Amino acid sequence: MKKYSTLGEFIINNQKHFKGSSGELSRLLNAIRLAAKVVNHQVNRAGLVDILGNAGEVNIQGEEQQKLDVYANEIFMHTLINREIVCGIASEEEDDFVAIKGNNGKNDNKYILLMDPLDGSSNVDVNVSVGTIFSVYERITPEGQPVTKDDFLQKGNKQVAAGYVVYGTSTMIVYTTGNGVNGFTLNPAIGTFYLSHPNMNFPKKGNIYSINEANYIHFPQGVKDYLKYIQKQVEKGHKYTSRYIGSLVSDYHRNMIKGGIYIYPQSTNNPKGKLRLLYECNPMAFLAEQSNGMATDGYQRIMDIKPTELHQRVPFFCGSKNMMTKAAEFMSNYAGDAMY
Ligand code: P6P
Repeated sequence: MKKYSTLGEFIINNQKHFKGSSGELSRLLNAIRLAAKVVNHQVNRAGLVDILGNAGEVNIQGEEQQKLDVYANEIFMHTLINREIVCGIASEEEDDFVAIKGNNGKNDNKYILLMDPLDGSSNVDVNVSVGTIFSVYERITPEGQPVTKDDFLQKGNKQVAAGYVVYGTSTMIVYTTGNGVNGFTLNPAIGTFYLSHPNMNFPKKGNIYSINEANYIHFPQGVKDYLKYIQKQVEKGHKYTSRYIGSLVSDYHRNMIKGGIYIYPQSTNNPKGKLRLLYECNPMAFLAEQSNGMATDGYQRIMDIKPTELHQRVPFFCGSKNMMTKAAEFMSNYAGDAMY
């Protein structure tokens, strides 16, 4: 793979993977690249331009919206809509999906996008990394007609592309179109993303576990047993580390590079888990499986779950195969709990 490719060159070079591609997906990925740079600029200035704190509104999740949530959502929406690249968008920050009409009143684009425009935004005012997560499908309803909910409620195994932007110590775009996972780092001096992490893969053996252990008493027994197993392994001299940032993209990114598992299980206080299937779990699951990792709800592949509503939540286990396999062993002892 050419060293020092820019993201733009990489997108064009990889277009050949899509037989008869009309370049629409390339234009979509380029639009995401542009929006990511605009949001990055604002995220990096968050402490300076008084856009911290809550926007005062509450989104459909019942969570207070941070102003940057609203800003990031608007940037990605406008960038995509103004370029007539997709026929529909669903967002964590929008109660319902948005059908997009082209200038001719119709919309012949074939892709839809689902996103969490700024995941982990409650970390913004404590200067902790946050991220944008996106997922792309081909529409299943006839081109030219307005999209319907069916276009958005597709299983994750139908994704065409998925990725995230991590606004961290450096800003990166990590994405897949089904041919492996590649990471690009922004050179802020010239506003260009460079291929810095080609062919990203989870290490075979992981030993980092990411879970909010404050919820231990609320966890399913299988998760409690897995955590007890780790403690026993440490007693025997095996090395494990607990790392939990409270920002999915950041925890996932570190675990993919160093090896590890992220768990947000169902619990007595979150009976369906906390993370959203369509625009958090499915895209991260696509990335995980494309980088020799795994992603389940504790029992089944995330990408095999048939969605029933836009903002539905599912339990989320994601990471290195060795750790995921062990966690699944403990979860299977209580398969009856599977009906969350
Ligand atoms: P908790 C952020 O709100 C988020 O959706 C993920 O990015 C993060 O991993 C998780 O929730 C943190 O949730 O309940 O541990 O604060």
